[in-house]
Amino acid sequence: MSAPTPLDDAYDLPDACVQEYRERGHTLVRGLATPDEVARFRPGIVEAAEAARHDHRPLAERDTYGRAFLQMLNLWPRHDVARAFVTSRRFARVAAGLLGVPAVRLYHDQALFKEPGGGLTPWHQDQFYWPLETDHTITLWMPLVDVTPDMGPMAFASGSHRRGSLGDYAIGDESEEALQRVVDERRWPVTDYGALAAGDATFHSGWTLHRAPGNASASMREVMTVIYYPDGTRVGPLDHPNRRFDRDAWLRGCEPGDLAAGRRNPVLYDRAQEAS
Ligand SMILES: O=C(O)CCC(=O)C(=O)O
Repeated sequence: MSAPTPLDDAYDLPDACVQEYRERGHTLVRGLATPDEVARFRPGIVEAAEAARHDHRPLAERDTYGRAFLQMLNLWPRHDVARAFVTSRRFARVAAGLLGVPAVRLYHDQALFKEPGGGLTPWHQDQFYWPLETDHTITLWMPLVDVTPDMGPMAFASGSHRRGSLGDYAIGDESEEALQRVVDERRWPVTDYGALAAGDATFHSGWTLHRAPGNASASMREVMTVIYYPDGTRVGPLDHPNRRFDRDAWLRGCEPGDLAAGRRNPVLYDRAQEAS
């Protein structure tokens, strides 16, 4: 399938989104892709996600993490349509604007499809997994279908991004229990954005605690995510197996202390190039 027109033009990012992102560690950007654009990209992305699916077990045979969603990693190097979506300059420019940096690189993408009857996504912090020497990582989370509140939209512990690591919790039953206790103790407000339209996007910071309820609807919650970090970021310590896995998968050839600028980490937006 050939790639639809690139999503490279500018989006007028409201100041309120920038302010919310910085204060609360998450925001919602409405209509980052139009319904028409989503309609053009969705078939190719769904096809790529289905081809990359490796877990075909019934829900009942999976653990909590496995029930949360079908997770298809890094579609962009293998599929033209996914590449055009993931490398969108429009999306990357918004990520850079929220972070307040001139240029961002790609870490990786993921399709996260929460099946009908799929379980909750336990509380977790993404940056637990990432060997990146910065607190300024950011994830775009964009549904390819309209998401009703019963389909498992994301919920965020507002303000939690300021606290850095809250413990070495991989996503699972333990993270759900322990981090719920932290949310209760610290009295962080838990925010979700209710119903979302296909093409709306939430953005959250790498240390922002987040979770999602199960999908109680009869429809698949089809979501694409893209993770960015500021250009110039260095590789951090490989201090546990998850970070070694991530380095090998997304930063191959890069050692701790090196610039995180591997073959699979293109600069997706650079203000300097745009100006020239
Ligand atoms: O889609 C979900 O349920 C969870 C997504 C998530 O954890 C993330 O994008 O960081």
